[in-house]
Amino acid sequence: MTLSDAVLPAKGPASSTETRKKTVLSGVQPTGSLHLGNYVGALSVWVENQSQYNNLFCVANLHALTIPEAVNAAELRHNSRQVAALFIAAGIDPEESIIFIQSDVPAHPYLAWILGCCTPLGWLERMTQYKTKSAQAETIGSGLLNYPALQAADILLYKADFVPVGEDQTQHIEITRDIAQRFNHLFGECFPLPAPLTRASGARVMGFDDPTVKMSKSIAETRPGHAVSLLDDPDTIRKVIMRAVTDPGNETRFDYAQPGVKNLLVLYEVLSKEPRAAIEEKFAGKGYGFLKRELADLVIETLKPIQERYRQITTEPGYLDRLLAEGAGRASAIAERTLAEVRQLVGV
Ligand code: ATP
Ligand code: LTN
Repeated sequence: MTLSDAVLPAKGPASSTETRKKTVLSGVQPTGSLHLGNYVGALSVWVENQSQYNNLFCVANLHALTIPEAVNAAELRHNSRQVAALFIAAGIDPEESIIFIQSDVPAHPYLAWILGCCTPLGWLERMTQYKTKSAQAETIGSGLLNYPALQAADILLYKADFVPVGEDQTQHIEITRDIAQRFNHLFGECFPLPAPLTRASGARVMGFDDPTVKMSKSIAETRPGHAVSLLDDPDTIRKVIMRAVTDPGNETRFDYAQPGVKNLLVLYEVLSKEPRAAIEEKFAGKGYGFLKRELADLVIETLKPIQERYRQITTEPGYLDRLLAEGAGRASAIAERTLAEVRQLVGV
């Protein structure tokens, strides 16, 4: 699939020559098993556009500390490695792209502090993610509020032009632009303004058990029918998809289908790369059981090579450690340059 399948909103200012490859950065929190929504909304977009950009992909483990009650050190360590391995298994080429763990590059929390100082409290308090997550917790740490400053640091340290994410993250890219603009205004031109890179269709995959909520890692932990994990076995995948919530009926046109069916159709569209007209023709008048069976087959077929690569990566002794050390070194070299520039500008 090409870039034409993704929405490219306004570009940041051109920072050098026309021939320079633009920079992409994205990240995932290691808060649990990655699911089909993460793959469709984020990872697959990274992979499809990989050769056009200079890419950095980070495992945002410091972000995972913003809900400290949910953290178990051994689990966090395990999940961080699992997420990095899944990046590669999904098709990120570690030679071509830089894969690293956020905490291995100390410039991230350093810049986050400086950016946090430039971020008005009102901007942080307005964030949807903050409002939802703080409403669910009895006590909240200031890190949860300051989350966007750390995410802005992730992006701005590499002067990223594009941030490929699912739809739920667009507000975070907007605040990153605002923070960058405010820093530039206060201290001098330093950061280009990044833009989200979002799939035209499939940027918000809904839960199989409830098509009114976004498929999410945290919900999946307590509701087995909610998501398909990228490492689920074929039987589990089939079971979850066959039980997906759909209202009675047999409408399988994208524009008329009810949310549960639309979700299945969109998943089929992204994974098969077939045009909508062909998909509508294939499923017309066949009933939802047929759609679910075909989608389950397609998901199993899509995940099979990813799971095989994942097994290879995680069983080859030392491979992942070497790669993450190398990624941290390559990312640090860029991040340190930007941080030096920032320190000069702010006078520290
Ligand atoms: P959590 O429940 O811990 O918040 P999550 O499932 O929402 O996790 P994230 O780690 O927040 O996943 O997201 C990683 C990437 O996957 C982000 O780019 C995010 O926008 C994208 N993403 C997450 N869920 C979906 C979804 N349901 N559909 C499309 N993209 C998604
Ligand atoms: N906040 C994101 C994860 C994340 C991220 C990033 C995404 C951390 N740093 C930098 C894009 C760019 C999330 O919860 N999905």
